[in-house]
Amino acid sequence: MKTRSPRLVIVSARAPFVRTPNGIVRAPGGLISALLPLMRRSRGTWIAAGADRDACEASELPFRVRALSLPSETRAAWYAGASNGALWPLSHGFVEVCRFRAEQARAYFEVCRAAAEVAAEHAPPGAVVWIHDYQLALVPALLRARRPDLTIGFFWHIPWPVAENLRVLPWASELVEGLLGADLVGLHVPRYVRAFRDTLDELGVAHVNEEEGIVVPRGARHARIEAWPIGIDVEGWASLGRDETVAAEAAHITSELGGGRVLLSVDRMDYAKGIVERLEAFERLLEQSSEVRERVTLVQIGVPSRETVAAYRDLRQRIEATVGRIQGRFGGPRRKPVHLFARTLDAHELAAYYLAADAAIVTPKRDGMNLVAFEYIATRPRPNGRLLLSMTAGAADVLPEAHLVNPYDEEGLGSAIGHVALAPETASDSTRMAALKARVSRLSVETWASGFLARLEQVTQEHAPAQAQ
Ligand code: ADQ
Repeated sequence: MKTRSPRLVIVSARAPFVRTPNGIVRAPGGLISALLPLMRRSRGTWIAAGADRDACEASELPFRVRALSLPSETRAAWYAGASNGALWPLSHGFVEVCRFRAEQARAYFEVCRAAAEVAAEHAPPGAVVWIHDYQLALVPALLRARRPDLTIGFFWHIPWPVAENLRVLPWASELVEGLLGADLVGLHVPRYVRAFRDTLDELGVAHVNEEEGIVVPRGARHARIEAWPIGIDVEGWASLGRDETVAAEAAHITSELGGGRVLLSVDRMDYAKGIVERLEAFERLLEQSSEVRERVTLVQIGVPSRETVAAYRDLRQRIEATVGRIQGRFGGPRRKPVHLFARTLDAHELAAYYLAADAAIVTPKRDGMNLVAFEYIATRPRPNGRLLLSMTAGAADVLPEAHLVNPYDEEGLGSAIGHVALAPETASDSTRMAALKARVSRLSVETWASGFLARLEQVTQEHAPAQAQ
């Protein structure tokens, strides 16, 4: 890594830092959590397409951050419109939520073009450019056209849409052709690589299936599509878990919550995370079980997200209304069955909740991976606690020892929450958690990033003779 880092350029939608009343802080979200440790150690450039220029220009940042100059209407049409109003729901299987508007598609193309131009301008000769996520899918091909000397990687952080769904996107071919400008396209799990292959079949794009992925000939070079499961800063979370002040805060949380069993969910407030469905399942459990009413508390930490998109504003209201209804029905002066924190917590606070929780309830309807599941496991110093995880999250493919649940199965979800909340912990729980801890340790973000970048270099070199012809 050390030798390659200065030549690294990262391109993403959001900036790694945001300005708040308390100063400049780490931005929330999985992508930032994943890349910050890597960029801190490197001295590369981060190009943040939709960034707050103020935060980018701050002198105390540990590396160079560049923003694009975008008119606010273009930014909104690209980010809230084409990205979060169309590509996000499409990729998560919420086709009915999608809105395809021509002016939003135009803005998406324009922003990708602008990002490619800035990357072309800032990348040193022969540099490695790593582009992130569905908001910038056209950048690889646009950048390649401007700078054929660059090595280009792309990582798609959300599920790859099933072909049937993708074909309703009016610019599906452009999206896929844009991605195929990269030398290596990473997806989280083999399931998504298979879905990508189905897309290529559907669009009639020729490809070769290989053991690790797919190879698509693109003129004198090849684009590869492979599974690269992301991880977390394992040691960072583990050391928080060993921190005495964090442990003291966790004990304080447990006692403030009444000393019973604590269930924890941590999500961006997003309809794909299944928050309302989880709260409703917990409400049914409260109806059915006096033990749950007396002994179990659900803590839902839900950072507000994408509130310029109507579906997200509605969701926040539904979450707050559901929590209010549950309190009204089951709460009392000394007992609150659900606690909702609608704000960003710092890593210490979050770690204290991870320690205090007897079980993490991670039940998205669909999720590219889900880093919260990993963070819960990594933070706990001992192999105790339980993880309830949706089988529809990418994380389920890499954490098979979790208690897996179908988030669409109402009764199944309720009884799984009841089980992880109340069943006495046994040796089998500890065996499961020990296995999960070993898996999460192997999936560190450093391994992910360095592995992806090393593979990117390798596949580019493999095809170098073809490029020279
Ligand atoms: P996200 O959809 O943002 O990421 P996730 O992977 O769960 O989802 O990451 C959320 C991150 O935000 C975690 O690091 C968590 O600690 C943090 N977070 C959430 N709520 C918080 C709060 N209230 N306060 C502080 N921090 C909070 C996208 C994809 C995922 C994929 C990641 C990485 O949707 O499927 O796992 O990218 O590829």
